[in-house]
Amino acid sequence: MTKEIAYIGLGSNLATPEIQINTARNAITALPEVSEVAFSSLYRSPPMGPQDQPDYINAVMAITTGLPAIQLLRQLQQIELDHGRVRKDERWGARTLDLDILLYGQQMIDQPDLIVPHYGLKERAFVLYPLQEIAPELEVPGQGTTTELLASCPLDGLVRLS
Ligand code: 5RU
Ligand code: CA
Ligand code: CA
Ligand code: CA
Repeated sequence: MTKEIAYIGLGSNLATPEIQINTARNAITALPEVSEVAFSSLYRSPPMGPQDQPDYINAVMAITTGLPAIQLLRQLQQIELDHGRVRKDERWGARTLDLDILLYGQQMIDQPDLIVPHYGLKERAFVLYPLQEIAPELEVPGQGTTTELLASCPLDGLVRLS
C-alpha cells in the first residue's frame, strides 16, 4: 500500500471558528487510512476576497494517507457538510468550515474537481505561514520551498494565536 503525505488547509469564520477547526481536526484524524503527522498553530486574519464577513481562523495539518487524492477530497467535503456548511449565492462568502487539499505528496493534479498544489497557496499568508511552521523545508512542486515562498508573502494582518 503506497502512502502519501498530504497537507490540508482548514478555515472557518462562523459558529465559533476555533471549535470548528478543532472538531474538523478530530474528524479528519478519525478517517480510515488517515493519520495525523503535524498540526500548526491557529492563525487569525481578516477576510481576503469579499470583506463584509468575519475574520477567519486558519490552520494547516499534515497527514499520511492511503486514500487516493480524489477520495480524500470526497471525505473532506463530507466533513464540511457535517459541520453545517451550506452553499450560498455569494462566491467566497462566510463558511463554518472549509477544507482544502493543499499538497498531495509531490503530485501535480489537474482534474475538474481538484487542482493540486492548491491555487492560492503561494500568495495567501493564512496558508503559507502555518504551512511553513510545520514544513519549512517542504518543496512545493514547481514553486520552491515554503520558506522561499514565505519570503515574498506579506502578513496581511495574520496573527498567530498562542
Ligand atoms: C480571494 C482572495 C478569494 C483570497 C479567496 C479565506 C482568498 C479568506 C480564509 C482568510 C477566503 C478565497 N480569508 N478568504 N482566510 N478564504 N483570511 O480561509 F482566499 S475566500
Ligand atoms: Ca485515522
Ligand atoms: Ca479555501
Ligand atoms: Ca475550499
